Amino acid sequence: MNAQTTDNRVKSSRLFDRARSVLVGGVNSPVRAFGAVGGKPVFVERAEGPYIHDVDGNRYVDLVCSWGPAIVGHAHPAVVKAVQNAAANGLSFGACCAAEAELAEMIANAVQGVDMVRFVSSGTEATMSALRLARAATGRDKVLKFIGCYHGHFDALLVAAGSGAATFGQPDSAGVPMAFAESTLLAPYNDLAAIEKIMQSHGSEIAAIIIEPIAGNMGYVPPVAGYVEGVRRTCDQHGSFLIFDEVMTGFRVAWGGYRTLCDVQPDLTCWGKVIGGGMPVAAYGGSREVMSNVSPLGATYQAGTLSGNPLGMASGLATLGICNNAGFYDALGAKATRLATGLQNAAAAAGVALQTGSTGGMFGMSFSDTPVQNFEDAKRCDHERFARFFRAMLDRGVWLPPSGYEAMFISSAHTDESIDHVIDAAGESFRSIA
Ligand code: KE4
Repeated sequence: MNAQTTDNRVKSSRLFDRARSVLVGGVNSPVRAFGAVGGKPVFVERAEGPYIHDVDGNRYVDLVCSWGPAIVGHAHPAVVKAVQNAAANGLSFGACCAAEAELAEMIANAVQGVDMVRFVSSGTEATMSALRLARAATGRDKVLKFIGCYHGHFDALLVAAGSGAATFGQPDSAGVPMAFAESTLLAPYNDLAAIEKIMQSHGSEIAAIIIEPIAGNMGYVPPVAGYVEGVRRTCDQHGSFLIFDEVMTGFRVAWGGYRTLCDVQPDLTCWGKVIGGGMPVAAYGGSREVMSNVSPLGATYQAGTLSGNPLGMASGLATLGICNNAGFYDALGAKATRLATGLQNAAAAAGVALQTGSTGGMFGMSFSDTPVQNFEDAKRCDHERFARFFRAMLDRGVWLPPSGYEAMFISSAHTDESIDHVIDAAGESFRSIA
């Protein structure tokens, strides 16, 4: 294999030039613009199994999986068939359909401590609604998030760390009122002393702490031993809700998500991505008591035209139906481990310092000679080298997330051959950027 395997991207370039004239930045989500890695984004024609095919006829092994949803591979026949069958009956009714309860039961039965869920159409909606519910249930206004964790693009959580040791946030986007930022406290991830200190001062005002139990928006950053348990303890000490944002980890790292891998019971959980299998489906859920605060049972309003959409329900049911089989996650985890180990060995052979790790079908790599445990560590990684690695891998037929601050994903459709292709391409790419 050599570089320039897929250097022909003329059609992509033309499509991007057209898109830029009518779509902001030519994209519908900023990370897709390749701003962090340079070059023009590649336009996808189709995808199947572990592969993405671009409009210029190039094929790539996909390690983004649509940012998680494609856990059984792209265009899985059973998933496509389920969506086609649902579509033949109508795309959306704005009324109840049986599949909503079927998928809700599947999630509630899989996740310990969850009696009821509410479907929404994006992870942002799920986390936004969960925070509103926590505020309603506790009667408190403030929330706490971790620096480097991302929970969607709504005002309350588009908040960056303040200057210095300030624990109150500052808007992380234009248009976020200071008032919102002032209701959001921030703490470094994986630092129990820091959060206990903040909670000692503000715990009685905090409605909820929201956490990615394995962080996937500052690279792949797992919690250090005892950390999530410690966050639960401090929530209990101060009467705050603990919200697991499992939009990324839910049914990705295990059947049922991170909750299955730990003994920590959150008060609310948010899901997205995998539970829709690629269709716009997300949800939040918890105990019957807590969820009964949501309209129409309770006073916490939340609604959505396409919530519980029949095509999304069909896609989610078909996808989770494939995941809910003995050995599925063991096999998926083995693929991710083999890939992460292969990347680690290829980097070592090229004399490149790399951190890698995986949990279930989620994994990551960071150009750093020390472990990445929080956002400060993530910022210290060599992101310029990641950009060069990204382009070298793209030219060798491997589709990585176009940012060093993202996690990576594998599917049950990734074969040994496709994994070997990635490892071989990585060996050449590491040598080309060493
Ligand atoms: P959406 O609103 O994009 O469906 O979900 C927001 C969200 C919430 N929570 C977590 C832990 C998430 O990772 C996300 C979204 N993830 C990003 C990728 N890191 C989606 C990709 C994008 O923004 O284009």
